Amino acid sequence: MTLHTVGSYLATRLAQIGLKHHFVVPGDYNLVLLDQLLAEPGLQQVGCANELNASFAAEGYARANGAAACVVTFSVGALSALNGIGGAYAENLPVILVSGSPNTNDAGAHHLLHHTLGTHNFSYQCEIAKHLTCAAVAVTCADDAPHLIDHAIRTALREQKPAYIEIPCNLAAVACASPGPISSLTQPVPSDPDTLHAAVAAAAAFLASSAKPMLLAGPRIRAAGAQEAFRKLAEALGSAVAVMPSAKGLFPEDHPQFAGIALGEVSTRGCNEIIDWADSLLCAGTVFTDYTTVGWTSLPPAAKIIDAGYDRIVVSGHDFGNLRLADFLFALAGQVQAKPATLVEYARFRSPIALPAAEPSAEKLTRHGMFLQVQALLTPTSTLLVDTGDSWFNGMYMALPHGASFEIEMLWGHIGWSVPASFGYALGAPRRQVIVMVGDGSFQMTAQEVAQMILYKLPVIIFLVNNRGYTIEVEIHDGPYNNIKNWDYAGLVNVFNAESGAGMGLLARTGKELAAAIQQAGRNTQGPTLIECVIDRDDCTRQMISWGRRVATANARPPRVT
Ligand code: TPU
Ligand code: MG
Repeated sequence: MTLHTVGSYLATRLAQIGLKHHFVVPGDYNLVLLDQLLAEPGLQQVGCANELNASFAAEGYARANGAAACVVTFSVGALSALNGIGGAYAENLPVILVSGSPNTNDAGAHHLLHHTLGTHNFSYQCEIAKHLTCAAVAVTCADDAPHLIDHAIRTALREQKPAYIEIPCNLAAVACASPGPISSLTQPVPSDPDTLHAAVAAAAAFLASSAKPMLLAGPRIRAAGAQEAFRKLAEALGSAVAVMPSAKGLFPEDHPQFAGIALGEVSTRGCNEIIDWADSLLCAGTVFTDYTTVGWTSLPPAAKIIDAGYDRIVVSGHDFGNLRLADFLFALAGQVQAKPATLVEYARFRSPIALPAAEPSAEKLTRHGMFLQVQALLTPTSTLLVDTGDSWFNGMYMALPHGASFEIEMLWGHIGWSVPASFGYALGAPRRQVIVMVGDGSFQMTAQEVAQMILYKLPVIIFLVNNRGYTIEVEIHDGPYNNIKNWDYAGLVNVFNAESGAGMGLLARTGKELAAAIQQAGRNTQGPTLIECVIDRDDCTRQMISWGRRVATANARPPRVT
């Protein structure tokens, strides 16, 4: 019989749910726990430069691998990591945050402890975590650990949200019961059959009564494991299919029914018009926010939509809960008749934008020139991660080859997310070509994680857009606070290389220099390549200008007087 400790129990469960790595920053409250995790042969321990980055590395790993774990020390570590955990909540990613915590004897002894507020309250961290996770547990005796750990991980997987587990430093190596079959954590909750039947009937009737229906995919179809079901429904209905920016790539862009990226007035060509023209819209896994509705200018009217959410369908005045989105979409695909009107109409005014071949010039680099060269680099194995700023817009209008993926953190929107997230993603998906577009301001938040890419020899390609400031904010609301200190970004990579390391930092001021840098990046397989692309401060997409203006208008609404 295998003897388990609290720490080895956790390690076994993390390996059983398919993790091969976990992201850590050590501290005296978690060191014994880290020893226990190190002993699990299926789990590699990956250090990060700080806990914010560790949480985003885990977030990126979960995007590639389905789930992730991040292990930190009490308060000084965990409170930083909770930012990335909030991001994982918003973005529907099951990231397990594990924090070491004070010795169980100290609370009763009324001791004051380091890494705390200097009061006798040690429960505040778990209280905070409750608001940012779907399950937050604090282990207080080893006997309870298996049950609490299982509850947290099971809930995270079911709800596709982060969870929090707190383990006191003197319990990590204490013996506890051994784990049972992993299916008790991974078995999905089935849809309620009667509710599923009723929801499908209501949605089928709604679509039958509409002449020109259309489909819109949102990011939660991935969390719901409903991409294939969504495609089945699309093909049964034969309508046009649009995707939100955060669902880009979840429906193939080379599919004959693909009708573009939906982002209100800055949608791809013809997409907004066809959504307006449609008389009904099945929204699958969508999330409508001020950003995705372009300052509330493109929120579809409730009467026109079927709102097919992660576990709940709202249609024709009914709210059907306790359902799985994939079950609903699969079943609905069998109940609909072909209604291709929106696709036929879209084909009339779609003008396929034949992208000109990127012709690198010796002139000053422009945003458009950079866009074309990054576009030309994308292959079926590429994953493009785009950070907040004009990188969002540069990325969302690129054409994804079949198989290429796109990652964006458009709901949480933490600048600098892409650097640690791409580190985690690259570890989780070693066979994919990981490409990042990140602004100078964003990069300054989390730059240290490039050093970990060097350590782990990950050939991530980073396009760092140096436009000397927070251009997205310039477009929303300008002020002196949008200027930032310039760095020698390309030079920074050598600082991180130190005495060893194959990171490469390159400067591109012209189209030709960018083309040469991309060639070099392709040859650098033993570490990251950061290409600093120097463009003018105001050289941004027209879409970001329009979007920024709308969002600023929404932000500026005066308080309603009642
Ligand atoms: O392309 P560009 O110049 O807009 O990108 P860059 O240089 O990365 O600037 C991003 C500017 C920005 C800020 C300062 N975008 N959003 N913010 C607000 C913000 C502040 N702090 C965090 C953690 N996240 C944010 N989104
Ligand atoms: Mg910038």
